[in-house]
Amino acid sequence: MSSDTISTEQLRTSAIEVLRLNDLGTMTTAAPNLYPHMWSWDAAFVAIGLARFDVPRAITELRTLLAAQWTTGMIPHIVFTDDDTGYFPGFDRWGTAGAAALPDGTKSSGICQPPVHAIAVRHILDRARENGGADQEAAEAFLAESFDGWFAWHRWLAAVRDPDGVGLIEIHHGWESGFDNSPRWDGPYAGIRPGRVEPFTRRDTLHVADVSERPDDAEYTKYLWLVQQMASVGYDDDAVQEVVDFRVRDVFFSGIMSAASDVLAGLADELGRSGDATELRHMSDRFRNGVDSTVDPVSGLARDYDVLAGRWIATDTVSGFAPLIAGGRPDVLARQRSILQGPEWLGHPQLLFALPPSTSPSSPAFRPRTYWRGPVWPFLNLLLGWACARDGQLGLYRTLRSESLRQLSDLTFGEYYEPFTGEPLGSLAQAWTAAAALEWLGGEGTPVAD
Ligand code: 9WN
Repeated sequence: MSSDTISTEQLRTSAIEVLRLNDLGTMTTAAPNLYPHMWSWDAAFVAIGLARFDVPRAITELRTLLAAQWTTGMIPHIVFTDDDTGYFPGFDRWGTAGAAALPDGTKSSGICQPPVHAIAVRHILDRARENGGADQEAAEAFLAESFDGWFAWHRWLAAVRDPDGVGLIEIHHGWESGFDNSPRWDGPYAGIRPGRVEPFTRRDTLHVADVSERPDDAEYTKYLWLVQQMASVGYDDDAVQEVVDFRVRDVFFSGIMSAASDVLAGLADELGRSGDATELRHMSDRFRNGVDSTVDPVSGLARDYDVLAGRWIATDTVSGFAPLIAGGRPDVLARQRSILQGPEWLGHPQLLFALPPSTSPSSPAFRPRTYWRGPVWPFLNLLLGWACARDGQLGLYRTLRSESLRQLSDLTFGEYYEPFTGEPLGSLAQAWTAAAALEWLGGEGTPVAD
């Protein structure tokens, strides 16, 4: 059947099936084989999708994630199931068992991912209120029960990952960005000379049709070297910063921090916690200004900053649109929207769908089939669409929505897609891709100001 003839109902049913397929009861695996555990930012998007048909299950997803929160406030990037065989590096290789901040009885990695969670809580609350009754009661109770956890998470990020208050979050591994092998990190990784890395056998390459869709072994050696460095100091926040060979201010992470802090401030208001709301609004402003300060006056795109090398990282990657996520100065945003809709991005003549590739097809770094070096990532389009709706950008929101629904109507729910052919790559039945489809479908009636 051609994807043009797929009905809304078929897409919805198939997306729900994918979330059910990945459902382990209290957590959703990011994908059936490639990623058989829970990932932090995937879980937030999964919760957004779940809230479209099962509010209690969406709450459970975030509750499970929060139960793994470290005593410092950090929410770890992977929460492991008991089966440590399917994914590498697994819990043992992370060496987090000895970390002082790991809560008893939990198994997780020792790094984090972007804080989209407050945005997911907001979605759950909104859906629950539309449904009313028990859903509303459960979601409101969940907000009251979980607020301190989300607040501690944001405070940890602000204090530990931006100690100088520049308004940009420092990351210590490409995995923390969620954009693992993006050209953004080529410079910082090029400067790393790994010491002795314990021998390893990868499992990710067993689950893709073509190994070139994944990072290569040399990249993995560096990924594991950084893990070893952090494990060597027990993942102590201060010590990690001293020993780790990757220290980068991540502009996209910071854009999410700004947007999510603002959403969390609104949730604080609902609980009558006006002091916390004020603190969160300051946090949101601080990171919005930080993101704004990175914009390259020539290209109009936001940049990362390599702390160890002391230089800006300018790339033609989708992270350059971090100001659109953070919100901010109208002139900067207007210019960004025009670049996004121009020939280097959505208007590129070879694109099958008008959706942003992870790297611009006009960039020399563009690789259409390789992971974060070119393919289109559906969950990111949802995030971008959410920010457009927030800012009243109805035209762009509609484009992203209709193009995403066309893309996702192939019913494969690929992890990422080849931008010119639309071929799904990486894993199929990827949970957050299915969640994005459900949210886009539900967004039909989303009130969006012009
Ligand atoms: C490492 C789960 C995760 C996503 C990341 C994506 C990929 C992991 C990997 O999969 O990263 O964290 O093993 O490649 O890059 O954004 O959260 O879907």
